[in-house]
Amino acid sequence: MVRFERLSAKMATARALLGYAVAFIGIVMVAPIGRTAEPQPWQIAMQPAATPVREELSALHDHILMPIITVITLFVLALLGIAMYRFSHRRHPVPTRTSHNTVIEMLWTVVPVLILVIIAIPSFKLMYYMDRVPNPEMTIKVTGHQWYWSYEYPDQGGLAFDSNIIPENELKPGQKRLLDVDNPLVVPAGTVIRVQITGTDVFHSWFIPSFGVQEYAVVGRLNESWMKIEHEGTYYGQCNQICGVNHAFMPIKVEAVSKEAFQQWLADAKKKFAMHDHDAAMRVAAGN
Ligand SMILES: [Cu+2]
Repeated sequence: MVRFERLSAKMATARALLGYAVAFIGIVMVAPIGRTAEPQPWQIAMQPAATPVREELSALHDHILMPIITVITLFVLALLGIAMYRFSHRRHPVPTRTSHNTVIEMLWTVVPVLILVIIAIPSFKLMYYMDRVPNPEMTIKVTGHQWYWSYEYPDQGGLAFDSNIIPENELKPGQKRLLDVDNPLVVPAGTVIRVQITGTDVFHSWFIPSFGVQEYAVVGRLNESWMKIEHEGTYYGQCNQICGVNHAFMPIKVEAVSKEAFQQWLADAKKKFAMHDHDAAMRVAAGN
């Protein structure tokens, strides 16, 4: 009877392990499929890179951080396994009185420090790369408000407009819940764009995962980031700093279009938002 119980416990463990293995393989296989610049149901891996910065970030994660994390995790797992096996109550009834080992203690201090130093070198290089805008061709100013974004194009005659979420009950077919907006930020693809970010009320954060751009929008401060969107397409992001009750309802939608299409959009947008500009000027005047 005891033997049977032990056997069925072993089988249950084996079945659980098999389940985990299948789930793991499933995750690894499914993860690269369906990569787009928006969140996907059951997404595990990160969104694919759309800018050089994001490519560098992914490379750091995939080729430096993940291998190191994997080796450390397997090493610690092996140590745990060995300790559990060798020093189990049955195999090792009388505990040893060993308490210190200078060599091991030096090693487990020095080796992690060395690993951190090795990680720091590419990490700092990348931070400087992200920080410096290489010869910007145009500038976009982003302002965070409770709870929407507004965009300005200082190089294009100060074109400015607000970008509000489309409420759930007004979504048209194909529009994304919590992600689509009335007026997306439209920019030319293949162009180095300086992004200046500020706020008018509380902290917000302009975050687009596939661009590797995440910058605080702070009142009275002008933060800077940059992006060069390699391909035309639609990209989504969200406010990434808890900013109040509607924090989840101020999404970011960026449309990267060809340079010609951008000029066309610009001409239309200047007409469309001319009225709005006038309203904004009136509001500022009234406020003063
Ligand atoms: Cu916010």
